[in-house]
Amino acid sequence: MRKGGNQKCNDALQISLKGDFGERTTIKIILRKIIMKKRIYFLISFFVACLFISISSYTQNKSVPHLKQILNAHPRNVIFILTDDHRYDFMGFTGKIPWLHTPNMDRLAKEGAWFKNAFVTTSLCSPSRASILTGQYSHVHTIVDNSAPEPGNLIYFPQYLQQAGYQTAFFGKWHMGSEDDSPRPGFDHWESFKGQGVYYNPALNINGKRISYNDSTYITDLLAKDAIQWLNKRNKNKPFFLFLSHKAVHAEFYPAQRHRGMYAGNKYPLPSTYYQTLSDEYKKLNWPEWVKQQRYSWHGVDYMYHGHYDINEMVQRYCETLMAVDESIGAVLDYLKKEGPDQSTMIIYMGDNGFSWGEHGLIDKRHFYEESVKVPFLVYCPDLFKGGKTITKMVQNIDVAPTILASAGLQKPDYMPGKSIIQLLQDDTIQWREKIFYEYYWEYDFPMTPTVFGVRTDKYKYMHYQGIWDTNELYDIENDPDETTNLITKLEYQETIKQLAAELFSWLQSTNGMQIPLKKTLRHPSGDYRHPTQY
Ligand SMILES: [Ca+2]
Repeated sequence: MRKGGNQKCNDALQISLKGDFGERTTIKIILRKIIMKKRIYFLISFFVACLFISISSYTQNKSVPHLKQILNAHPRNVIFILTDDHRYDFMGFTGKIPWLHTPNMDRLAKEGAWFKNAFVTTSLCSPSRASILTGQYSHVHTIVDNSAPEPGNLIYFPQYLQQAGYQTAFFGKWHMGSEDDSPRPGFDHWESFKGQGVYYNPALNINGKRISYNDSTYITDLLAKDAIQWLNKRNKNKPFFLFLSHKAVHAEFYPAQRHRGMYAGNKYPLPSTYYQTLSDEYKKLNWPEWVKQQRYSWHGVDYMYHGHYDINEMVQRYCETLMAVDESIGAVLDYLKKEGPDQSTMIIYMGDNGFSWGEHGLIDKRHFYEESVKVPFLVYCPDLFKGGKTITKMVQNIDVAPTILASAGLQKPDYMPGKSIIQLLQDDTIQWREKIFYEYYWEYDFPMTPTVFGVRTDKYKYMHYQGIWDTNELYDIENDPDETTNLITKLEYQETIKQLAAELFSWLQSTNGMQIPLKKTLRHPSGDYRHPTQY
């Protein structure tokens, strides 16, 4: 009969009390028995653990359905480079910031395609990343904000790639399930960190083992170096998918030492909507009151990050932090040209959300104004299309998964609402979507931005707020691209507004999006100086 823990301790105690020679033989026999028992227990535990792991991995693989193959498709390698909070127009070739130089982004645009109208469906780190990885809207994958946990039933598209024989790797910021950096399904190789991570001397979880770096190791450089090392060591007989997910250029902005101060003294050309909430002019333009209120807050120009910072210096540092990201693109391109399959590999460069630098007196993202929701989106694949293209059709983060699956010769699963952009790269006159939808859910820590739902066409943008006594917004973005005059009360637009609102709610209804997620928040809000100790 198996002895309990206390009985085993008593055995050991009796052994230690016995002293003469004759009893030593007995002691040896008892010790052997105990050791044998321990070995048996160890072996049993080991086999149980192995069985459990096999069953889990069987269940996990089994839960990923097989995707249909695209006829005559040639599976190609894909490198997806994601940055954090990099807005769509802060790239050298756009000319937006005259003193900003991004030679490698420029190279991608010149040899590839620039999607001028690329959007996220929710302008926030975790929800957007989840939409990229699952191909689903935020209210469907349920990671609606930065503190929502991974529900455990999501399929990340690299799981389909693995099933199709790809080798896959993830490097960098994951940011879903904030304090968990352990390897996630879908990746043969994993290097990540908890939450937002840090710029200098990070600790990485590399395939389950935590490694700390020092000597001013810079995160962007480290991730790029490790990604290229993985490319070098990969099995060259199998196709690959590499996800390089930068921490940069998220606040607080810490550039690499070699880039510190390189843009010092440069002036940021302030946007045309910078000043209106300093006076009552915003009322004449019919802007919402929350926009005025946010001006002096964590996410407003007059009290950004609860300090009184010079916007010129902040933008300089943001741009300096972007330089190492640009160099990482250059390193990947150089590697492919020198060592790898260059012409057939697809590279996608994208931001997880946009960023306001003073438009409407705001900083940060979350809201549905253009600079918050538009992201940089560059695609390179010489085999597939001739470079130097600018594509104006609207693409979204939910198109990434279908595109990369199609690049692997796989048809997207039916539950993904996005579309592969491959055809668009070859012919940008094809029929394409005519509107995009948007959702953002109010956050306890940053209560200045309300819940917003919206719809955008090439002509109009409609923003519908929820849970706040304030005005909705309509802009004629074709004629008023800076979103200066809110047309929501103009009589001549009422039919258009009603139609856009109907389309918005049809989308929410048809995608099970009519529930607003509520969170248990028993703590003080971190970004609300007005109510810092309030529950
Ligand atoms: Ca972000």
